[in-house]
Amino acid sequence: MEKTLVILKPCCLQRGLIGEVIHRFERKGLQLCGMKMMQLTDDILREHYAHLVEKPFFKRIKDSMEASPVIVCCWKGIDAVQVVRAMAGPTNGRQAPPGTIRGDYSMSVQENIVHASDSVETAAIEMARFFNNDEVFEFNQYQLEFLYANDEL
Ligand code: IDP
Ligand code: MG
Repeated sequence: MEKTLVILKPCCLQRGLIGEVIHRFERKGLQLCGMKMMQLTDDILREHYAHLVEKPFFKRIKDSMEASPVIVCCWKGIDAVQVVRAMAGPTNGRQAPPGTIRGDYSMSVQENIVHASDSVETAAIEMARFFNNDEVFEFNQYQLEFLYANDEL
């Protein structure tokens, strides 16, 4: 099964949406395998958003992501990376369709509630960036056979 990284951004914490967002992933059937609160720093953000460091708005991204602690979490499931990306919705909250997290809770490109890994390769890199091995847990998910068909597992 895949694991993917989600970051509940400072705007999610400040707006009191932690429970709402976590609830969605839980109800979907994804398994929470790791979770912690942390304060992001200049170094980790330059690495995490390396593809945007040269953009004129990078300082705004950094200020926004450092504005308060974030919650990083790991969700596990079959095709978890693509499932979580679809649940997050497109980057711009004003264009994200209703029913997606960004579509339901965000009016902004920047203040868009969550980060979600965008590929299986990126997810592995991002998991290693934010979690130590002993912070990610392997444990039975007892409703597994009701979440998936035999031939999917
Ligand atoms: P994603 O979060 O949907 O994967 P990316 O293009 O990887 O989108 O951008 C990372 C984050 O950088 C976005 O979630 C958003 O917070 C911010 N960002 C991206 N593009 C812009 C922009 O054009 N203006 C301001 N912030 C942006
Ligand atoms: Mg991205």
